[in-house]
Amino acid sequence: MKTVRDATYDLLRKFGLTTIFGNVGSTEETFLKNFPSDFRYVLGLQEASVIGMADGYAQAMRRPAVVNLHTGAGLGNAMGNLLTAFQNKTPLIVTAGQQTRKMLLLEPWLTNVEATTLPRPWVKWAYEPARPEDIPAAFMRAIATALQPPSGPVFLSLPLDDWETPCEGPAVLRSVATRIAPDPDRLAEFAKTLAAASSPVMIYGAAIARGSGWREAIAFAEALGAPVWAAPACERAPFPEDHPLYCGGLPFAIGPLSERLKGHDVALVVGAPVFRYYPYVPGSYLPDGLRLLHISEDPAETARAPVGESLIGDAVLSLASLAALISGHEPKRGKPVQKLPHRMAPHASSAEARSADGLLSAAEVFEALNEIRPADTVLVEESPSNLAQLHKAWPITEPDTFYTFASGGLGWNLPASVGVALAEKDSGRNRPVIVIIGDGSFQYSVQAIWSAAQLKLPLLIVVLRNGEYCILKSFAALEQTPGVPGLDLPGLDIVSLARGYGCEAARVGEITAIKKAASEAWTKDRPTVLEIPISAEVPPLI
Ligand SMILES: Cc1ncc(C[n+]2csc(CCOP(=O)(O)OP(=O)(O)O)c2C)c(N)n1
Ligand SMILES: [Mg+2]
Repeated sequence: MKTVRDATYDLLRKFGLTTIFGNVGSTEETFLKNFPSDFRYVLGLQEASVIGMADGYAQAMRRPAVVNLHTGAGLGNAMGNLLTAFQNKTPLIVTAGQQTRKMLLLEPWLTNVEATTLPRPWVKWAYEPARPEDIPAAFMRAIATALQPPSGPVFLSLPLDDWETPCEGPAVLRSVATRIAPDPDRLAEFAKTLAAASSPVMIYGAAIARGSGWREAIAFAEALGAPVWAAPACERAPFPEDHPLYCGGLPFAIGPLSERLKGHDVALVVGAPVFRYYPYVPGSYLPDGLRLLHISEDPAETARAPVGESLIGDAVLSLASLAALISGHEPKRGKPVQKLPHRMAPHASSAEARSADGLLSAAEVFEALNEIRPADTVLVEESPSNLAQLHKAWPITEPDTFYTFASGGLGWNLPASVGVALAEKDSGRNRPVIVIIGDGSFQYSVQAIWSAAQLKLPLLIVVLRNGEYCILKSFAALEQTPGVPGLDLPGLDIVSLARGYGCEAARVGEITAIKKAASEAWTKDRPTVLEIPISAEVPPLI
């Protein structure tokens, strides 16, 4: 007699979802009992790390990942990175055990009291099956929901006493479409407007990278002869940064962003929000005379844009159709554009010179790392105060070699880099992976490095030790809020932490040693953490 558990594992197996990222408790052991030998369980020591690893893995494998958490307590720990997964649009099947149905009414220890409310609003769907027999079909609906555009995480709460229930037959396998074609009439209007523009400009977003659309993005920009910006705070690189049409990343503040678009008459935003801002710097959303066209697969994104004319549709399909619609069009010999060297923050200044305290600047570290890295190295980044320097020193020239979070919620990139490194291994691509992270950011999901050690991943983890939350000092200057406590990080020994979790680790403060240690890291069978003391100078935020 087949059980609900058998039918569920069969379903997951048929979808190739045989890796489960989890942290286990009493309410999950009934699901994990006699764990099938063709499945792999990736243990994360805290749930923020579990979700982050699954997210990185799902993105890099381009398929959903399955997560198993411990009821409400585990889900609670995971929430920050669940928020990020939702904004990243990563399809995750997040599950959590639930107390036994036999006692749910009286709320015993670890009951997930409002299980389907807790993960909201950061899941597309949350469900606790009404009957045990519904679990396999609920997984099928979860997979379909997670994959359909806009893709994202879903949640299933699974009572611990459901798994031995006889199933009503094998789960019904279904497939769903993952791309939505744009309305052809409106797209034709967009094409007409763009072709007639005297100075069009492209603003490309992460959906292009998620849809493997560099080729289409390049072809359309070239056909139009339009300069290309990356959308502000873009979590994936949508365009090769060494392309002659590439201008850099737009600033993530209203006034400065609008400034950058001056002189153009039509802007096309593809696969990004309009716009992702961070500090409030007032101004008009767009410069005078600029008409904004917006294409996104996400109706929430098009609905909340404060300006523009929108079209719901897949980024890459839309670009390919637009290119066909303007074929024969003479490309504009666009006026030269002022280039910004990076995708995220609009400054790239003070770390360039030798610092007053004699320590290396972040820019010097990035230049050294860029010099020794293979071209296809995958960069994962959570290094808030020196993003500008990083993107200047390290142009992304190959697809799928840059990941960061769409949310700004710290604690995502370290576990995500572990998931990305695991995907490099599983996919056989075996590209080197590096995560560059601030000494503050390193702490939020630090236990992910233990999973990387257990998985024997040759991940290079570079921790920039400036002893502070530097960007918050920049923010305090911008917002004129002197005297904020809690911005310094004395007494952290990152090398000891790393060794404690089973990683190779060293403190290196000099360029030659950094280059040597970094090159060696990718040849090892475990992660290497390099703690690099850097200057504590505070750059301006804008
Ligand atoms: C989960 C979460 N908690 C707190 C913050 C606020 N925050 C933003 S940047 C930052 C400091 C980051 O410090 P560090 O990683 O050392 O980078 P640095 O600014 O020094 O380059 C903090 C605490 C956040 N964004 N997310
Ligand atoms: Mg710091």
